[in-house]
Amino acid sequence: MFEILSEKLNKVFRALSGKGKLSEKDIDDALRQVRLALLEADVNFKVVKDFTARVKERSLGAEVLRSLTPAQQIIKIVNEELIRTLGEGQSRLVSSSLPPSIAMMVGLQGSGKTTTSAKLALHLKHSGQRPLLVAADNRRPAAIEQLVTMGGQLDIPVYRETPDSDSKDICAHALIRAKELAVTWVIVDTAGRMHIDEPMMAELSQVKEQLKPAEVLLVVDAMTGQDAVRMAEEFNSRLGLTGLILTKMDGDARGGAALSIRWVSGVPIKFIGIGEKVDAFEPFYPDRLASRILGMGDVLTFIEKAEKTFDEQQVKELEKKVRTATFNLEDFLSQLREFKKMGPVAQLMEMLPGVSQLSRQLPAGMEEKQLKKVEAMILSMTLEERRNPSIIDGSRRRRIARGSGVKPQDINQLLNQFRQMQKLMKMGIGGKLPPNLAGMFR
Ligand SMILES: Nc1nc2c(ncn2[C@@H]2O[C@H](COP(=O)(O)OP(=O)(O)OP(=O)(O)O)[C@@H](O)[C@H]2O)c(=O)[nH]1
Ligand SMILES: [Mg+2]
Repeated sequence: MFEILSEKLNKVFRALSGKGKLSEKDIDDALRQVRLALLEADVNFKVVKDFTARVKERSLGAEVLRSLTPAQQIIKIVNEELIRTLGEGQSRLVSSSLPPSIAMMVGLQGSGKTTTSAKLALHLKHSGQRPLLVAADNRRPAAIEQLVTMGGQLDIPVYRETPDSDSKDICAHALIRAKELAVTWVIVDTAGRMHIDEPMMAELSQVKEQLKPAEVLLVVDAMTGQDAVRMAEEFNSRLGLTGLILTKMDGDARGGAALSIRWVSGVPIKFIGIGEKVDAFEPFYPDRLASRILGMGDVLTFIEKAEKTFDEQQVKELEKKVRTATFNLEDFLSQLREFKKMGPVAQLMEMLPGVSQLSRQLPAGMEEKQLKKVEAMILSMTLEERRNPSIIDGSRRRRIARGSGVKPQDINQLLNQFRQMQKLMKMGIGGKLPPNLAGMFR
């Protein structure tokens, strides 16, 4: 998601940066291209209109035209306005003053409610809460079993009844169970329909009335584009939502839903789902998504993820190396193994500044199966070669290739990829950007 948009915006900014001094016409042209790129990414036209109007007004202001680095100033403005469109800061879950807090999950069929209920429960458990899952989707027996299975795998209690029970009774009994178990959060998975209809809304309103939930969370499939946005408006006006969870953000949708939904519906995005597994779930940070879209990589998410795997000292070193783009092949090798513990490599690459563009240019990329090969190649190098790959000449290359069972061209490719990665990292975080702007992405 966001790749095409990200590429297009980067192209606009590169052209601007090459210009030095900017005229009003340069800014107009650039903003027209930004507008087109957003529309092509399926962003709601009203959001695009508001967004470009705000960027334009600020760009034509004295702060930009008089500055020594007008292009960078515009990128900064675009970044800030993107963040505003996405909802400013992080929107956290709100708990009720008396436990347990209740989160009611609503949404259309197949949007990911059941999966997301389990993901949310796991997230809460990891942050020290005691959750209870409630299978209030009594329309399909399979739905109850799905939740029970997931709860079992995560060691999280699930309250269920027989499929013929009434949702009102299920909720009432679930609250009694919640008290018995002394849980702090109750997550209620409700039934979805193919389309919004009167009986569904009536049932959901009734459940809401009965449970008085602290959170009413709409689960929407980001792959459905502007339909997701309309859905959010409709659910919000009928039910009153406290938050949105966008699922399937790992898909190949153009990103229009994610970029429009907050601005149009006024409801904050609280979490995103980024895969089918239960831990493919993250709090939503507008600033991180914005810098990801602008191709600056998501250093913060990367570092947070790293923190779960590395110890603090290692993290500090990695962070410094990623920031200053000084890590060499030796560091690369030692990170490679740690990388594997952190999750799917492609997903991690996506988060590193510069690397996301690189990995798109190189379809073979640094995917899992290639890692072994890369590891073998680096292992066949001497310490000196790893620290200073520029000394690797023809004869060294042949020796390394023989030692790792690959062709000399493979060594060349690795070295080229690595050089390019370092270059892009420099461009992305330090290098070309003036210090004030570089600081923004730290
Ligand atoms: N790739 C990806 N798949 C997801 C994500 N969230 C959910 N899914 C998948 O979407 C499908 C539907 O998920 P469910 O949780 O069963 O959806 P639901 O809203 O409960 O569906 P109903 O109970 O039929 O209304 C499943 O195959 C999930 O694995 C996500 O973030 N990424
Ligand atoms: Mg379900």
